[in-house]
Amino acid sequence: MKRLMTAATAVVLVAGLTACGGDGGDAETVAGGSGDTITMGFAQVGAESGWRTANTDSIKASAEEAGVDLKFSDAQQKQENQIKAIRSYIQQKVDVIAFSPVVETGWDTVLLEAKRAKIPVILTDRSVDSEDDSLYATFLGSDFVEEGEKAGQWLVDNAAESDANGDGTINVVELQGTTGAAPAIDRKEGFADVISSDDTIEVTASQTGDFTRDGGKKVMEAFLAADDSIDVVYAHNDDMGLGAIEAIEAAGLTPGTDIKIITVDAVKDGMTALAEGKISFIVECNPLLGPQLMDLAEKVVNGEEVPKRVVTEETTFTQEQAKEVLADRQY
Ligand code: GYE
Repeated sequence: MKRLMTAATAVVLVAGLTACGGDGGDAETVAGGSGDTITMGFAQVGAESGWRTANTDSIKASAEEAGVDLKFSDAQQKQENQIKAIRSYIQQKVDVIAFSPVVETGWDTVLLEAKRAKIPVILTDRSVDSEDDSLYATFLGSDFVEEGEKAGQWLVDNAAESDANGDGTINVVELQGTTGAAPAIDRKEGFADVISSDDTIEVTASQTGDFTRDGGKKVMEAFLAADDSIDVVYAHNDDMGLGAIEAIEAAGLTPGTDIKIITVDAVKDGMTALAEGKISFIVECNPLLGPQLMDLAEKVVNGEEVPKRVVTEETTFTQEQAKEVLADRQY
């Protein structure tokens, strides 16, 4: 359902977003700033991964560059903290609210409060699952289903080489992202769709590692204790894949040889493990959303039209490609 809506809205450019609270008259401005300073309240997910750190750095640096007065909060992966932060931004009458929803559902009430206060909302990185897309101005972020499909396609293309124990079946364990989060739901779905074309590939266990290194390590330890025929790990992000590497090595196995690992993100630590042969394939997810976010915020506050959906461009990396680009990787 959500996917259909996203696909449909992706091609439609929204007509006339209303400018709100940005007329300078009632907008809060920094001391000594001009009346045009945009105040943005940003409710971040947390600091769960290398991706998130790069995303936060990008948003803070771009706000400074664009002269946006940024109020930033970290929800520590809890929806109730994000809702509180959004309510406080509404009270402070910021010009625009941006946030990356921890989970997909349960946002309508607070988004309606923002709408009634005439404060536009920009979704970044993750989207919400809501029937009412008038509750936000635009959604800037990746296509997570496509990311899962790319991960699945690599495995289908490399199935024979991934059957470490040569029994004709490729047993995959999946480390899911945060339960209920858009990237966890969509990356699972895209991957499952593509591997269903190959009968030899089977997901034998799938659990959340909460997008953290520690979570990935703990879940992988349990998977290894329960099953000695694991061929492949599909981790929804690099950090959980890096945690899985620790668990695999502690069990006396060699990641990349005994068990192949596929991840999503392509942050520097992930790319290093890829270049070293411990990870076999990474699907890129771009965290550097700051510049596009500031650009969209300025347009939305000024009442200019913006597309309802802005998809970030991404690639994939093999071990050879990681060796080539690692030195220049920014994050
Ligand atoms: O892949 C993961 C992070 O929402 C795209 O969240 C983001 C994901 C990212 O914790 O590392």
